[in-house]
Order: sequence, then structure tokens, then C-alpha cells
Amino acid sequence: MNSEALLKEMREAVIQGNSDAARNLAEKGLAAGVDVNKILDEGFVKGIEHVGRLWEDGEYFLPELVRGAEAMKAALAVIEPAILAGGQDRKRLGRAVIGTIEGDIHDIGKTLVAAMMTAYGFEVTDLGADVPVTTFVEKTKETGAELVCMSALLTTTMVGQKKVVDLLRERGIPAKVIVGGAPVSQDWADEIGADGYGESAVAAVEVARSLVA
Ligand code: B12
Repeated sequence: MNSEALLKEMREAVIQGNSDAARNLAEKGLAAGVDVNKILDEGFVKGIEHVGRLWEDGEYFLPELVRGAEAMKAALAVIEPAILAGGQDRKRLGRAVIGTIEGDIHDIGKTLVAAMMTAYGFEVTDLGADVPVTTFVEKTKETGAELVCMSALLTTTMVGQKKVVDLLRERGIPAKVIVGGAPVSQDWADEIGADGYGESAVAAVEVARSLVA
């Protein structure tokens, strides 16, 4: 099977919510030497975006959304080690804590950002999803992280990012803050006093690098 056909099947596996197929196709893609970024951006991520659109259009309901996300995560479990192994300059660039803000359980994008940052030489503490504001601040202090990276996928949880920025500043913790997630923008980052915004995992690495440079 050529790589275009593989990528199409990857998208389909997520749209159909077929975790076994997603896992197998991720393995096949890596074995065939298809670039990891291509597997993600043109394969699985396109699939989950399509699921999101079907959900918005009322064609998919929550069970289909969940199955799509599960298939995406099954693929990610195969791909993550490949991202980590492909790390370029492995010299330590800095320490970061990352998580999805409280009230928000979306963790696919956050996990991608964490993997990409680790691959590029950051020491990343992944706090998971639904992370309380105080946990972000305490873990930043505890690990001495230079960067705090926060994901939010819901317009209702974005405000938690502001609470973290405010609490960090209030406690005099000098870490730089990077925000991201589908509803987040550079304008929002500016508004809440974050130091950076990234629209993708690749952008996240670029912003992180520039902030610790
Ligand atoms: C998969 C999914 C789910 C899965 C999540 C599974 C999981 N473990 O993550 C499940 C089914 C559980 C789910 C649940 C819900 N979801 Co949902 N979900 C999605 C969906 C389809 C895709 C999200 C995704 O994974 N995208 C793929 C990843 C790779 O993209 P990403 O997250 O945007 O991340 C990239 C960038 O944003 C960036 N990035 C991300 N984080 C960070 C962080 C930093 C620091 C940086 C720099 C960059 C960065 O880099 C990433 C990689 O390139 C979106 C639709 C959409 N278009 O986003 C809806 C969506 C986010 N969900 C939505 C909703 C409403 C819900 C529910 C409330 C539904 C319900 N009624 O119960 C619940 C929320 C539960 C909760 N409390 O959190 C809405 C949000 C609407 C809004 N504006 O607030 C969306 C937009 C769908 C829609 N159009 O209505 N969801």
C-alpha cells in the first residue's frame, strides 16, 4: 500500500472509531518509513478533526465522538515512542510542566505537545488532564520549571489559564507561560498575560525554544 492510501486509511480508522485498525495502521506507517509528522497531520489528526465536524453537524453523537477519540489515542500510543526516539538535539533545553486545565478532559493535543517537546530536549512533567490551578503552580515550584504549558479545548475552561497566570505572578514564580488548544489564540494569550501561544505541537516547540533562549 502506498503512503497516501495508508494515510487515508488512518483517517478512516479514526472516523469509524476503529481502535484496532488505528493501532495496526500506525504500526504499518512507521514500519513503511512514513514521516511521523505526516502520519499525524495528514492521517490521524485529520481523522479526529473530521469526527469533530460530524459532531458539530449533528451527524455524530457522543458515543461516536468517544470511539473516534479512543482510536486516535490507540494510534498515539504507538506513535509517541517514535516521536520521542526521533528527538533531534537532545541537549537539555529546559524544564516544563504541562497539562490540560481543570474541568477539561481533552488530552490528545496536550499529549502530542508533551511528546514533541520531550523529543526536542525539554524535560517535561505531564500533569495529565483536568489539572487544578493550584497543582500547576505547586508543580512548577516543585520542579523548578522554566515553562508552564497549558491546554484548553473548551471555551468554558480557557478562563482557568488566566487563573494560573495570575496565581504564578501573585506568588512571584518567574516561569514563562505558554497556552494552546483549539479555542485559544494569540489574542487570548495577550489578554491574560501569557508569554506565548502555539497553534500546533510544532509551534509549541518553537515558542518554548524562543522563551528559554
Ligand atoms: C476528541 C474530542 C473529545 C473527546 C476527548 C478525548 C480525549 N481524551 O482527549 C471526548 C469525547 C471525551 C470529548 C468530550 C467533550 N467534548 Co470534545 N472534542 C473532541 C474533538 C472532536 C477533537 C479534539 C482533539 O483531540 N483534537 C486533535 C488534537 C490533536 O488537536 P488539539 O487538541 O486542538 O491540539 C492541537 C493544538 O490545539 C495545539 N495545542 C493543544 N494543546 C496545547 C497546549 C499548548 C501549551 C500549546 C502551545 C499548543 C497546544 O497543539 C495540538 C497538536 O497540534 C473536538 C473538536 C475540535 N475541532 O477540536 C471536540 C470539542 C473540543 N469538544 C467539545 C465539547 C463541547 C465536548 C463535551 C462538553 C461534550 C459533552 N457534551 O459532554 C465534552 C467535554 C468534557 C470535558 N469536561 O472536558 C467542543 C468544545 C466547544 C467549545 N467551544 O467549548 C468541541 C470543539 C466540539 C464542537 N465543535 O462542539 N471531546
